[in-house]
Amino acid sequence: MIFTLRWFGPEDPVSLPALRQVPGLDGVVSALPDLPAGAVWTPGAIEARRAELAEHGFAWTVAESLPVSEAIKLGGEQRDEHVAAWCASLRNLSDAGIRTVCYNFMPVFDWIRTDFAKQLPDGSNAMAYAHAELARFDFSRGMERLAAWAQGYSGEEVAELFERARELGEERLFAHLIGFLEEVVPVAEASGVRLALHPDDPPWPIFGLPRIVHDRAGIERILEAVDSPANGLTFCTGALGAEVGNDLAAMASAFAPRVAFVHARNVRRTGERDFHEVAHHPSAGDVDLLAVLERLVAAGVDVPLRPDHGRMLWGERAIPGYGLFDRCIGLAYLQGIVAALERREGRPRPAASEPARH
Ligand code: DNO
Repeated sequence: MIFTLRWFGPEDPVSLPALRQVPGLDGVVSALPDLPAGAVWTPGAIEARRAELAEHGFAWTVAESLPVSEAIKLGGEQRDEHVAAWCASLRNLSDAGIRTVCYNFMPVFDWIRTDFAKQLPDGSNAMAYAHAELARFDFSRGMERLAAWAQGYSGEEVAELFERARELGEERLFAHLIGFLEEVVPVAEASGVRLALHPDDPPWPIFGLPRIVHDRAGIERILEAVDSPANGLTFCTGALGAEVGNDLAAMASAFAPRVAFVHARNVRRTGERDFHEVAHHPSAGDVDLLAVLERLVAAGVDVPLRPDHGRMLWGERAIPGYGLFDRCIGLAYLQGIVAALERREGRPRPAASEPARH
């Protein structure tokens, strides 16, 4: 596995010199969040971020996320123009050496939580989701862009998008995704890029909006419809693991050849559609990361992996889910597991003194 951490850019309270002190990092996951969905990631903009990372000794390993516009997801006037821009961005990323591109196909929202700082009994806090609390959301005055979301919307825009998405329904959303993949996958193949579709988070429909990437059957259907290694998956154990019906170990085995990126996260399920995020350590939650990694390593998966959301510890201030401390504790746990598994498979990690794979 290729170990990474996410860095949001200069606005991230966690600095690159701080990341530099983390052992065993092979690269960084980053994006260009100032560019709206539908815009081309130009060679100049990509180079600026690449150079900034390189100055601190980091490779830019994964682009997360290259946002997919609502016009592409829901079907809109600018759809073809936005798909062409997405393809141009893929080519530009590939030219700069970035060969893994994460994206999602959730209409209107990216991930969502109902509490961004739930107090946990140990004194830390973490993000939580309680399905019943969605009823309390009022988007009449719009919704702000959250970290990692492509954009915010005004109240009117939210209302219009909700209407369009609800009317669209799952089957047509699926058709839009497949139509999109049929155009972008050949470009990814030709550019040596692997696309990594992120599952829906939480893994069920919200606000009556269609969602199609959250269980084994749905994901299988997408991978089969465009059957290419470039049409890959982000195996996000936190997103998929919030649904008790998802057998993560079985899904890891089934999807292994198509896993292009791993998000390792643990959640504690507190109800049928309620959960909060916890430490990666198995004592903390319901996701068996060891079982998932065993399956992936046994299947020869060697792709970028990052510890995903952690708790906020020791009074730190950071983007929700992206404090440095808990992600590093998680990273060390994941690195230990993977090192042992890879050695067992006869694929030892480079010795500590060797330079990281840049
Ligand atoms: C949350 C992230 C997601 C992810 C996108 C991928 O912290 O895992 O925002 O980046 O869904 O497009």
